[in-house]
Amino acid sequence: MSQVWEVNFDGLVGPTHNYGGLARGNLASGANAGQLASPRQAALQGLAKMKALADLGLKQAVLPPHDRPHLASLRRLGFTGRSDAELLAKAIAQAPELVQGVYSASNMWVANAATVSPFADTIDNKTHFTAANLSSMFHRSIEAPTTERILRSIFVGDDYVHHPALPAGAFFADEGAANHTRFCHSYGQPGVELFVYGASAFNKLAPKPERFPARQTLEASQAIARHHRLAPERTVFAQQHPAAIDAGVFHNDVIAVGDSNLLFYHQLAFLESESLRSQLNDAYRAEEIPGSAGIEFIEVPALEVPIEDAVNSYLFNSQLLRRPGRKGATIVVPMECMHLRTVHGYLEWLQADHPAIDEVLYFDLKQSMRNGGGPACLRLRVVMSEAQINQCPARVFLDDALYGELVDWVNRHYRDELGAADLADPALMVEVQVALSELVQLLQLQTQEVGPIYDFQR
Ligand code: SUG
Repeated sequence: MSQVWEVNFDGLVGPTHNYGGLARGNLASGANAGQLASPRQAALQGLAKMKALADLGLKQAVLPPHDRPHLASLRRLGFTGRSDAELLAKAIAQAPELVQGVYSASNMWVANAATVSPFADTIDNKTHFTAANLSSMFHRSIEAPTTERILRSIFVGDDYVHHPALPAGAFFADEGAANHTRFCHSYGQPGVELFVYGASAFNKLAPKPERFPARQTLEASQAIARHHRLAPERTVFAQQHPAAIDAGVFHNDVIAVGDSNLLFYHQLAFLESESLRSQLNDAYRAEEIPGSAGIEFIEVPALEVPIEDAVNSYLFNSQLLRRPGRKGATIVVPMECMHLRTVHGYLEWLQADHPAIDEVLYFDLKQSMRNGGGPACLRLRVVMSEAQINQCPARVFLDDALYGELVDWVNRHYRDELGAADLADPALMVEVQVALSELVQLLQLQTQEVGPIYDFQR
C-alpha cells in the first residue's frame, strides 16, 4: 500500500457570502446579522489558509461552492416566472426570508457536508461518504443533493461508496463530520470512530438542551455507522453536554477536536467525559496496534478557559495537523484566539510546555468567523492513499498553479461588498452563474456519471 494521507478538503467560499443571521444557536451568526460582508475577502482568506497548509507539506484540496441563489429550491416551493429574474423578484416580494436562505453561502463549511469513514475502518475496505441532510435549518437543508454530486465527481471508482443523505426531518438530523472524529495510530491503519450527538430523537427522557436546538441526533449517527459498515467494537457514541449547546456550541467541533491519537476538548464538551475516555480507550486498545500508547486526552478546565471564551474565540474549532518530520501536533486556530487573555495564555502554555501540541498557527478567517465558521468548519478530512490521490480525475489538489488560478478567478468574479439589499439585484445571480461555469472547467470536475454539478446547468 502506498503512503496514506489525511487530506484536508476546504470549502471555497462562494460569491454570495453574506450575513443573514440565519443560524439559531450560532451566536456569531445572530450577532452579525445584517452587516456588510466581503465575499472576495472571505474567499481569499480561505485560500490563504489552504496555501499555507499546502506549503507546510500537507495534502490540501478544495471543494467548489454551491450555486446560489438556489432557484431550484424556490421552484420547489412553488415560485414561478417567465425568466429567472422574474421568479426571483416574485420571491423577494412574497417571501424575502426564503430568498435570504437560498442565497446563503453556508455550503463553504464543508465540515458539515458529509461524514467520511476511511477505508481502513470499514468492513468492505472502501471509503464511505454520507452527505449530511442538514435538516435543522432551511438554508442548509438545500445543500445535500449538490454536495453528493460534488463528492461523486471527485471520489470516483470502486474505492468509494456514496450514501444519500438520511431521511429529512428532526428524527435523523445530521450535520456531518463536525460531529465525528476518528482516532488512529497512523492514517492507513484501522481507527476508532467517535460520533457525538446533541440529543436522542426517540428517547424523550434523555437530557437535551433547552435554549437552542440539538442539530445532530443519536439515531442519525447510528444510521451512518451502519451504512459505513463500521466495526461496532471500534465505534463510540457520546452525547454533547446540553449546557454547551445552550452556551452556543451548535456542533461538537466548536468545543472539541481530535486527530491521530489526540483529543483536545473543553471540560463541558461531553455529558459524561470520564465514561467517554474509558470507552474510547477500550475501543482503541481493541485494535491491538503494536506500539500504540492509547489515546491522549487534553481536557481544558472551565476555570482556565470559561466556555464563553471558548465559544467567542473558537479555540476548539481548530485543526490538529501532523507536519511531516515534526513530533508534536500543530494546531491551527483563528486569529480571534489572540484577543482573549485566557485563550491566548492557554495556547502559549500548550506551545511551550505540552509535548503533544508544540506549534500554534493563527489565521485571519474573520469573514467566515463572523458567521460562526472557523478553521475546522471550513475543512472536510478524507484519508487517501497516494495512489488514490494520483487517480483522482478532478483538479482539486492545491499546488502553486491552482492556487494562483483560483485567486485570479476570485478577483475577477467576486464582489468586494455584499449586503442584504444586493440580493435583490438580478445581475448578481448572472455573475455567480458565469463564475461557477468557469470554475467547473478549472477544477475539471468529473460529471460523466453524475451530470452537471449545478442545478442551473441541469
Ligand atoms: O451552520 N453558519 C453555519 C456555520 C457552520 C459552522 N460549521 C461547523 N461548526 N462545523 C451554521 O450555523 C450562518 C449563515 C448566515 O447566518 O448567513 C450559518 O449558516
